[in-house]
Amino acid sequence: MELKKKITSMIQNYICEYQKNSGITSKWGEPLVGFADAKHPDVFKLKELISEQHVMPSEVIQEPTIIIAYFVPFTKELADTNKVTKDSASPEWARTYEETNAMFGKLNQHLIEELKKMGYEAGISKEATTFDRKSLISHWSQRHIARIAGCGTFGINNMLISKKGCCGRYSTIVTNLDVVPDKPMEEEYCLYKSKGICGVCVKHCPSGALTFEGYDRKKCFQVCLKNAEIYKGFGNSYLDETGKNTNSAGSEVCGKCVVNVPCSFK
Ligand code: B12
Ligand code: SF4
Ligand code: SF4
Repeated sequence: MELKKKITSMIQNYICEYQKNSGITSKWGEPLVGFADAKHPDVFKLKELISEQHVMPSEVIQEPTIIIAYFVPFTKELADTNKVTKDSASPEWARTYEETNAMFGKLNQHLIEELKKMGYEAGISKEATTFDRKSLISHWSQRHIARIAGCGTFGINNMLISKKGCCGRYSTIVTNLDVVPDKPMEEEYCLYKSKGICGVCVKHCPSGALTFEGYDRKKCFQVCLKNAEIYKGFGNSYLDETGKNTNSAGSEVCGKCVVNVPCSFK
């Protein structure tokens, strides 16, 4: 089997089996997988675009070639739970946020081991699972890498919209695979960006963080912190800089701009 297809199936099968585990309440849709060129010019622009400390793939493994990026879509049923709770996120939404992050850790470890058995090197950036609590920036941007891997384009809701929508989460693995990389998409998936219509995400935002002029991450974070006060029981899957401790007490979620919008699932 062609290597890209084999890796895509490995990710799909893992997620399919994982959701059968007892204790896991979340369900996920079929993941979308892209293969970014680790030497794409846009990768080198990340230091300028995001932060001086943004990690380069060569700091994760030696001689990287391909970064695998994958998007795990949530289900419509889950999105509906978050649509009906007006001010706060739904408990199901908070729980799936934590369960998805926890799954990423295990799935990535599994992939790294399988790729090593096949004679390849693979690793994840430690920065991917943490972020600076003051600047609200991570030094490993999952969605920028996923954009370079051709997974999708940015919407005005500030999410990376894939052909399976934006309601879900991304993860990435740096490798030295010898496959042809995918290219960033040229077509815009956001209806406002492509046709000047829609804007439903802006209307849904409870805090004014999302406007047609831009996104205010500090305002958004206040909403996420309020939800974290409610949802302390589902664990916290984001780590601090040491990689050992979670860096907040509760699930920092909201997601009203990704549910019940035209780009949620397509
Ligand atoms: C810090 C963080 C937050 C902070 C700050 C948010 C922010 N947007 O910066 C807080 C806690 C507020 C937050 C909130 C949320 N988050 Co958050 N968050 C992160 C984290 C850890 C880092 C993001 C980061 O570094 N931002 C800094 C800026 C500079 O970089 P950027 O956001 O990647 O990209 C910016 C620019 O590139 C630019 N841009 C816009 N259009 C275009 C077009 C082009 C062509 C280019 C080049 C750039 C560009 O806009 C972007 C925002 O400023 C990532 C995981 C990760 N490690 O990447 C998740 C992540 C971005 N979050 C995610 C989600 C889902 C959420 C929430 C919905 C919460 C929830 N789960 O309920 C909200 C949504 C807020 C929103 N509308 O953006 C997902 C997004 C999935 C997707 N479909 O895109 C991510 C990728 C986590 C994951 N593993 O999937 N988050
Ligand atoms: S809801 Fe509409 S305007 Fe907002 S990101 Fe999605 S397509 Fe774009
Ligand atoms: S996550 Fe909530 S507060 Fe933040 S931009 Fe989306 S709708 Fe607004």
